[in-house]
Amino acid sequence: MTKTVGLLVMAYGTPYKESDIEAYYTDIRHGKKPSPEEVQDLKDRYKFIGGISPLAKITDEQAEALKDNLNLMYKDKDIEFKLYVGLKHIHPYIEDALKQMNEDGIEEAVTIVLAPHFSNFSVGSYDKRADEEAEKYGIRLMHVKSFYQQPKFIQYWVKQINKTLSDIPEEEQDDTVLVVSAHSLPEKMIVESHDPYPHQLADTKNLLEELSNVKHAAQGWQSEGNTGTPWLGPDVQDLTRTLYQEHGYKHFIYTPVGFVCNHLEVLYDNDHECKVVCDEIGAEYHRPPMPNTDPLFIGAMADEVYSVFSVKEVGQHD
Ligand code: FEC
Repeated sequence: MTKTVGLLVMAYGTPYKESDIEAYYTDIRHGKKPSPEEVQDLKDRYKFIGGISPLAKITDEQAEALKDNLNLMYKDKDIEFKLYVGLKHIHPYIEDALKQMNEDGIEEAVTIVLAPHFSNFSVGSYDKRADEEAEKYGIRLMHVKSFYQQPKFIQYWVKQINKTLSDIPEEEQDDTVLVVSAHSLPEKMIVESHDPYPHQLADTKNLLEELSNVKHAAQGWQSEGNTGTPWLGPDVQDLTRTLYQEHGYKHFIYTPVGFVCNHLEVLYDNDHECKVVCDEIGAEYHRPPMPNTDPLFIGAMADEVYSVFSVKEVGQHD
């Protein structure tokens, strides 16, 4: 008999329409209302990328594609994954997804956050919310913690970097630098808790430098918040200036590998803000396509789910 297992795909969430922006921002700020100027600034950034973010649509597409991929992998094992999407900052919230799972009679589920690197303050906080809710219903959860080391994830980016590099005139390829970045977080939190996040990004940067054809690579952080305290750095814009001053690079290839699709933090923070700096220093801005629903990327997540979800374990835990 086929066993149904929950697949909880968790993601950041985005406003569905302009009137959602203030409540969404308040949720990000843990209930503290942003000032009217801050709300306006955010509205302006969404306007700049076309009104709303493509994130909601792509999250659903990625989740569906992952479910389909897994169901193919598990076809002969009499296991079928049923998909639930749970968001951090807007409905359907993580808690809504768990509630629905309970109503559907799901007893165990695998969870994955659409973010490749683990921090206690990002993926860890999604997992904690899911665990707290699952406990109420007695649902057993198995978490994917990170998937940046999956060969297909690295292959995806290597392929994109090499393609971008091959479009740069050969004689300028030595004057090209790869900027590998993820979302910054407040430095104090990360350092004091020995969080693995910075090391995981460094590993990713090293792997991409080693396996792709680029000769130079640097690690940076992006999209930091305005909290008045230091965040992980260097920020990608400052890094661009420093790299230019120190090495005179002509081409900058940005790979925001801490994100998995087109959304505000990439379409604005990279495609606008980093491009402005490149224009200022007279260098070329390049940003390879984000993974979105690329089969290599979806395959990387499916392989990681496969490795945390041991078929033998199914049903052995009460
Ligand atoms: O609509 C979209 O396309 C938005 C996409 C979006 C993603 C995203 C991912 C991450 N964030 C992370 C941490 C923080 C911290 C703060 C913070 C603030 C914002 C704001 C917006 C926003 N984030 Fe976000 N983030 C996205 C959007 N994020 C909008 C509020 C305005 C602004 O600062 O720009 C600071 C909170 C504070 O002010 O106190 C911290 C991390 C990720 C990557 C992992 C993940 O996806 O969970 C970490 C996508």
